Amino acid sequence: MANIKIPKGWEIPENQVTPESAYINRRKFIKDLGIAGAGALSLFGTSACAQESKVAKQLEPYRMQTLEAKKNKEFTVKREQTDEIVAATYNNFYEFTSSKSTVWKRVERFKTRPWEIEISGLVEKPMTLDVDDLIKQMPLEERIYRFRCVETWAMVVPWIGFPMKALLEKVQPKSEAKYVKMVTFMDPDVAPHQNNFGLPWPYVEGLTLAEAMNDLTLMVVGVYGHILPPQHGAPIRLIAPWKYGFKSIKSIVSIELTDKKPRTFWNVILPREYGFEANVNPNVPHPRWSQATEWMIGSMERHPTVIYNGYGESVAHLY
Ligand SMILES: Nc1nc2c(c(=O)[nH]1)N[C@H]1C(S)=C(S)[C@@H](COP(=O)(O)O)O[C@H]1N2
Ligand SMILES: [Mo]
Repeated sequence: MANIKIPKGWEIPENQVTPESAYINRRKFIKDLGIAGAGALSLFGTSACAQESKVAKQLEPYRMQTLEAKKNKEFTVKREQTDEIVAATYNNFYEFTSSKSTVWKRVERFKTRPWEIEISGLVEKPMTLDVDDLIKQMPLEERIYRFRCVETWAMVVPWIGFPMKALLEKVQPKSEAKYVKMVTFMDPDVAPHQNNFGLPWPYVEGLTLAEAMNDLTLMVVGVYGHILPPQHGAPIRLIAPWKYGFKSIKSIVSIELTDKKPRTFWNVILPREYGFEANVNPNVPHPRWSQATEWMIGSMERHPTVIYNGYGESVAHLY
């Protein structure tokens, strides 16, 4: 809480660290260089290209493990889909690093299979499931969702998963259950930031039971047609698209139903900046920056932020 000393790097909203995102759209970057000499152009061009093929290589084993999922046409987005490589090279996964553009490298030793997920607390049928058994049991679907980080970057991604509701129905919440607490793996040997900074690891997030039961709330096991690569939170993560990205916890090992509001990771560190609810809202500025607009990773296009990230029809009644 107040006495935790937060190192400087953590306080910099990544949208102010523009050099990191510069290479993610080579064409735009080169265009922005404008009158720069041919030497500079080829230098930047080449390194971006080399980077792209390295990421493609890193993704290869995951791309080969395709997932069959019905495209759910109810969930499409008018805006252009984000390029897969761009999405896989601009990540927040603070267990590994606070530098978004290097997460894909830092997850090298992160083993995401075999993997168990425990569901416990105020449920009739607590259970522990192997993630691949769970995937076999669940009706997978693909949904294209808008995604909005609190730092103002945004993307459009085809996730594969199943409604969290389907999982909760399996374990049968008791009537006293009010919240769903989710916890990320803890292994400082492979995720070195978990050793550092005196932060409250492991990463914890939570939803009200009503939010968790909402049809939009997805347990995600794949992206772009295949299983999740580690940088996106393999093997299983949450996506709650009407909330800021930090709510969408990665690499979940446990789900606990409780009658108390869980103490969530960012809320413990910076309670005035990262509320429990964290619904996307253009009219409520972050204490350190405006939330009125967002920018798309890849194209860098800026758009006005939309209340509930455009999903008000499904979720506004919850608030
Ligand atoms: N365990 C864990 N989950 C996490 C994070 C994290 O650092 N650790 N970062 C969050 C934040 S701030 C965002 S914006 C999204 C980013 O997801 P992506 O890298 O797949 O785009 O993951 C969220 N889930
Ligand atoms: Mo975020």
